[in-house]
Amino acid sequence: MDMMKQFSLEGKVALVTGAAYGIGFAIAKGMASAGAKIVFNCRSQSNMDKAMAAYAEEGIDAKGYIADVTDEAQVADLVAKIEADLGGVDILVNNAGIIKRIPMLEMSAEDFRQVVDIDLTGPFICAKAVIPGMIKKGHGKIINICSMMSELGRETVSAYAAAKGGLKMLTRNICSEYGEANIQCNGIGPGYIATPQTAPLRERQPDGSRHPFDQFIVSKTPAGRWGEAEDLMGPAVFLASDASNFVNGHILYVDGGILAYIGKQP
Ligand code: NAP
Ligand code: GCO
Repeated sequence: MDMMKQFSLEGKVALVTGAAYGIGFAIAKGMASAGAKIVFNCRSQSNMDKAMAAYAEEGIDAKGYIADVTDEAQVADLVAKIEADLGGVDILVNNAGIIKRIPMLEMSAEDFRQVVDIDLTGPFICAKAVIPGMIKKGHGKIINICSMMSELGRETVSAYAAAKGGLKMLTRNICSEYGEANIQCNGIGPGYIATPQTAPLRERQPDGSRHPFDQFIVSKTPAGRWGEAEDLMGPAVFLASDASNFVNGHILYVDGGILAYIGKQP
């Protein structure tokens, strides 16, 4: 048996949401190098132009569409176009997401709803749109990008933690409901990854020193560093490939060991 063949994504179409940059872009790069055809969406033409240039620079022939993951009609249209252009989606990565760091008592219900809408309802809408095509094909892989906040809380991220905790359970429910149709739905829980989303937590202080949160994360991480978006490529390829065909409803934490660690001794 050629073991490496099990990890190949040759002939597969992978839709990675919000993959103009950041974690989604890195996952798309990993899947492309494993042989998948990459399709992504983003919300604005200016991001699309920059993303297409970035994919071209990597030598990846990606197909980009403008669509907001919270808009059911736009997502249905996106999936119909992928079916017409490329024969449907084999792999969905629910990556698009936002965070709002606001103490709970200062957070409006509207802000809370917006985070839940993008980070939880968006993955529901996208999964719902691709599952019928996956059932017809007889296989499918759905990877939901969860978080440390699927397990842990912290000050200022109530909406994000509620959404990412919910996304963990949506993952298990999709597995429960569609496992029989040979659909595997798993999550990746990235640790603290250096992307635009976490840039405010890594900003240099006026005196040139590192942000206290940056130092806090490095001390909380047995690996002793922030993750890079590229750290997620291998885990994502594994969960998208035949190598994980009996892995279902699992959240794979890719966190440099944060969840295993009680923290530095005083
Ligand atoms: P990022 O750099 O902020 O990128 C997020 C992407 O999602 C952007 O391309 C953004 O596009 C897109 N997006 C947001 N709302 C969207 C919508 N309604 N429809 C379509 N696209 C939308 O974030 P990231 O750090 O790469 O994070 C990617 C995912 O990983 C998120 O779900 C995040 O919560 C999760 N995550 C991140 C970390 C981390 O430490 N960075 C850790 C754990 C989990 P726009 O430019 O249009 O906003
Ligand atoms: C925060 C961070 C986190 C990370 C990530 C951790 O403010 O605590 O943004 O939530 O982005 O999701 O896994």
